Amino acid sequence: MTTNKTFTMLKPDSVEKGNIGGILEKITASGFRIVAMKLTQLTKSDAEAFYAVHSERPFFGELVTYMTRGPIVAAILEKDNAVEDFRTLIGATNPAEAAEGTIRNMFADSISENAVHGSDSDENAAIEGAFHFSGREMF
Ligand code: IDP
Ligand code: MG
Repeated sequence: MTTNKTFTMLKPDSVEKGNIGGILEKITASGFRIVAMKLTQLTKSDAEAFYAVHSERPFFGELVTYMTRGPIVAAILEKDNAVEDFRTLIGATNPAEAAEGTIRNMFADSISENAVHGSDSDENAAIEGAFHFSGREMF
């Protein structure tokens, strides 16, 4: 089943560097509607659960430390073909390989501190959105 929603986080480096406004401008100018949004902080167990698929990877500890070190902006976004189009908008995981004009090309420093998260499937978009938001926080 294809849905029209995806889930994003503006990661701690984006908040620290004052890039919330710049990134949200790119997102809304690209045709995404904000369905839900909040400033929040992941606990260690939140981050371990969110990134459980990467638990055996060598960078897992570094990833959990990074993602929990400060607040993030969590949001649900709506657009036709949201998951795929948002992955295109954010660019490759490694900003050095991210296409010109993508969010990671413009705002990310490294493969570990790469500015934004974007869901990789409709199924994960639904799971990740529900992890952060109740029904009454979605508009
Ligand atoms: P994605 O965010 O583009 O979907 P994933 O492979 O799912 O990339 O990795 C999740 C996150 O883990 C990345 O966004 C990045 O923060 C971190 N990460 C991925 N690969 C590496 C790596 O090789 N070294 C350090 N951190 C990494
Ligand atoms: Mg991923």
